[in-house]
Amino acid sequence: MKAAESEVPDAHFTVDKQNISLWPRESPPKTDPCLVLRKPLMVRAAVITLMLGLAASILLQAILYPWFMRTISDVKTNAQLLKGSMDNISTLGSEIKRNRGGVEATSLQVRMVNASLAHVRSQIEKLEAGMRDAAAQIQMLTRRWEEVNDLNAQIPALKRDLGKASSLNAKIQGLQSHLENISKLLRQQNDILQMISQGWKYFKENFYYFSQVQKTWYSAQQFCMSRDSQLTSVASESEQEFLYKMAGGLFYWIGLTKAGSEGDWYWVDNTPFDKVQSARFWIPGEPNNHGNNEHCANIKMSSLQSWNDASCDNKFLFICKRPYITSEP
Ligand SMILES: [Ca+2]
Repeated sequence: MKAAESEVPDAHFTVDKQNISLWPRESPPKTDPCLVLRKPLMVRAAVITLMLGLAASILLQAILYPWFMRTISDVKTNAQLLKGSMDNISTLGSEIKRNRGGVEATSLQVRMVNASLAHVRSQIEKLEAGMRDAAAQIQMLTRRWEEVNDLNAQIPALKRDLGKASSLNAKIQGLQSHLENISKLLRQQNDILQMISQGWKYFKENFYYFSQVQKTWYSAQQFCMSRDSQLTSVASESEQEFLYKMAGGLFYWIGLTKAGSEGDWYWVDNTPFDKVQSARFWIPGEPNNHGNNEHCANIKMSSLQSWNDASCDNKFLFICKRPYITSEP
């Protein structure tokens, strides 16, 4: 077998640009008929196999080549797309870097705005508190205003009451004055009663003491002075009438005397002596200055014309006079 194979020349073929050449290197050796019959069959089978392989190869090339070419083209396209994406990513990175500063500035501004918002919020809260206070004040003022309105409504009634009160006040003042007068009168009556209990008579704001004993004119004057009084003066007709009626026809010294034997008549209590008005009180024909020794006057008769001049040394009853002075409360 090995000898047979070594005797068979190798078949050579080349594939060059799809041209296939097949040739033997040397002329085939001579063989026996059996071998010669079997060799073409084997060659043919080999050739057919090769042809088949060659055809399959061609067919595969024809099918795969476009597929490879499309795949390569797709890969190139994907590579370009990837590169573009990388470029875009790079651009985005730079933009991100560039924008980072802007973002930080924006963040700072946002913080500032937040701070401003907090300040504004606190201001708003203060304003709200102020508004609440103002509302409370307004409510209070409204209540006060209502109270003022109520008072205004009461003013007419108050004016009427005030008028009544004023009238009452006037009446009260009148009553007070009346009471004061009554009190004064009571005090006067008390004083008068006290003086009357001591033997004095009261007539028109004066007290009069009609003595029970007789004295000379001077002694009588001294007695009166010891009782805070003077021998009486006669300043009016009514007083003259009061005195002579009380005297009842008895002799009473009065306070009329002369300054010396030739002097004018005068009242010892310093009441001004009206010579003309007093002329009607003398007994007709008096004063006659009998014996040139009659320098003192006395009531002698129970009539308007009752005066007589007599000697001051005569002892007569006498009349003291004290003005009434209201005692202080
Ligand atoms: Ca006489």
